[in-house]
Amino acid sequence: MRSTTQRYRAIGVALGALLTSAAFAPGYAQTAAPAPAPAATLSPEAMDAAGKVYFQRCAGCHGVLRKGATGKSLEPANTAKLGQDRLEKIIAFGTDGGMVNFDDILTKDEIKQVATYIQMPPQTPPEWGMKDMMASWKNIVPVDKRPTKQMNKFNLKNVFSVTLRDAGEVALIDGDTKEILSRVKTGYAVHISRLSASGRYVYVIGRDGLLSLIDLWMEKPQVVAEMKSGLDARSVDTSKFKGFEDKYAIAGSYWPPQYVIMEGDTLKPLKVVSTRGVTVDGEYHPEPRVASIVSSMIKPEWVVNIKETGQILLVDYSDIKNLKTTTIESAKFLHDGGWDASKRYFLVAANASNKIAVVDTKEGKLAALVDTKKIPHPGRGANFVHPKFGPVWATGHLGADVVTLIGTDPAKNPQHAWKVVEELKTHGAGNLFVKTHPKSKNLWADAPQNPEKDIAESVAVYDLGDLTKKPEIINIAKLAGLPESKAIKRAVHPEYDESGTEVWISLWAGKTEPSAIVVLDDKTRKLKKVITDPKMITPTGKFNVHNTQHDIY
Ligand code: DHE
Repeated sequence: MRSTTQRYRAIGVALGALLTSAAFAPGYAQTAAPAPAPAATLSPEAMDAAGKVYFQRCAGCHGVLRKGATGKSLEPANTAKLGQDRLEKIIAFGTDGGMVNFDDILTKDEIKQVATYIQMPPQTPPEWGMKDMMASWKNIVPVDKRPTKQMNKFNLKNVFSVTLRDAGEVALIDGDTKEILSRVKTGYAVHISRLSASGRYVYVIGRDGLLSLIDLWMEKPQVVAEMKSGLDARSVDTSKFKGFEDKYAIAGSYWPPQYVIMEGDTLKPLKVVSTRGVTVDGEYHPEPRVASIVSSMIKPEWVVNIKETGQILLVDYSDIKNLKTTTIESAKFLHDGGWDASKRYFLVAANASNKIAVVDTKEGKLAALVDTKKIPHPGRGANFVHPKFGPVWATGHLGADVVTLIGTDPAKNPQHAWKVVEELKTHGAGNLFVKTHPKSKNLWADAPQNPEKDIAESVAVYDLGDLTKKPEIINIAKLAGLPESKAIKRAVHPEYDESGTEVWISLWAGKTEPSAIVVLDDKTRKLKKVITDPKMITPTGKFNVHNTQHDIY
């Protein structure tokens, strides 16, 4: 059998392109040339282009091997039945089942090519193992050359690491002055930022798997280490348990389906673990992708959620040479989630099953599977004390116009624990993120995936003291006063400042249009500041250092 390395050599130039390319996608088309189905063919150039679009826009929901996850299976047996015309219409206009429209993002030619591409046999991209990771690893500023104390005067706790999605950068913004402190080059279509236990290091993962480590103690915070942890990735976290602060980092990949454990302060890869295996239905799956990862503070453990298998892994990092993992059966297809207020229970969306899985990390067991409305999408969710039901955790939904509240206190409110206690009507489906703060009396919910411009540009704000009141709907785009345009400026990802008195919301416009971050006073819900900059390209996620470090939501 050929080794992975031999296989790389065989694909020669293609892999070279893959390794150096800002976007991984072109590598797909070049890595194999399967015999196309007679009805669907593309020239090598069109195949390359379609493969790139598929990777960038479709693989997240449908999978690299097109077996389906949040989105349907796009294997030829299914797509060929629909045919070219129908597929083009679905891609252009979306479906009632929750698929969004792409006619405002892709050209007609791109839509045509992708419709053909998905009728052809899927291609298997190469593996990415320890040797590749080591070769990609750059210890740019070694630990002994780094400062031993904070060298700048920034109030680091209130710095925000902001994803500039289409620029492949994060902007570090001073939460006090609202000034952009620096913009840092990171991976392609950068996804999330997470903080080390100490709050000193920011870990930023790009969709291309490039992991960047930013040292906030430098006079001008900069990337001090980099490592390509996979070819397609979404998640990263660090070791936060006492005695392990800043010691390890973990990054999860969509492709290859695996996670890697690294040194926390250098990103040197230490151990790669495959997540290929058997689903909760007992079937083998070749592409079980790593979705959310969260770090426990009560044990030396990460909660690693495997999308396609529906298995939740509790990975004990106290002895990584003899790695112990507890595998908890839940439901497919796991996506994002967050802690309850006590940080004992982790609640994660099994989004295509319309369920929230609750893991008791103290006992290492599934506490419950809670049925919800269609496609729960919590982000990290939101915790607050409900006047009637006690402590609850909230999630929004992509496929329903409600925010679901789930009771989270089995000790003092057992009758409500792990039950849907209330559903709050929102301004529309297409919600991605909800947020509150222990010091706030408000709950904020966005709806950026709603096809209606007015809804996607607005957020709903609930008064936690009186949830019988209708939410206030605030059109963030109008409030910001950016130039009018036909394109939607999606209001996305509410995030609090350190003190819990301000809410920051991104206005995510097209790559060539002005975007902004809109800061509101949480108490009065009035505009405080619109942060704009020509380089503020497609801001989406915002990660306040203090809140992210301590999982405050
Ligand atoms: Fe995300 C979190 C996957 C599209 C913004 N996103 C996550 C997590 C996963 C994930 C698995 C949890 C990480 C963790 O906690 O460890 N996201 C995916 C996808 O597969 C999907 C649907 C399609 C894709 O191809 O990537 C997708 N995500 C998006 C976007 O289009 C968003 C809105 C804009 C963007 O920047 O790309 C987006 N995702 C976010 C944000 C978080 C996130 C802001 C972190 C939320 C938080 O508060 O912690």
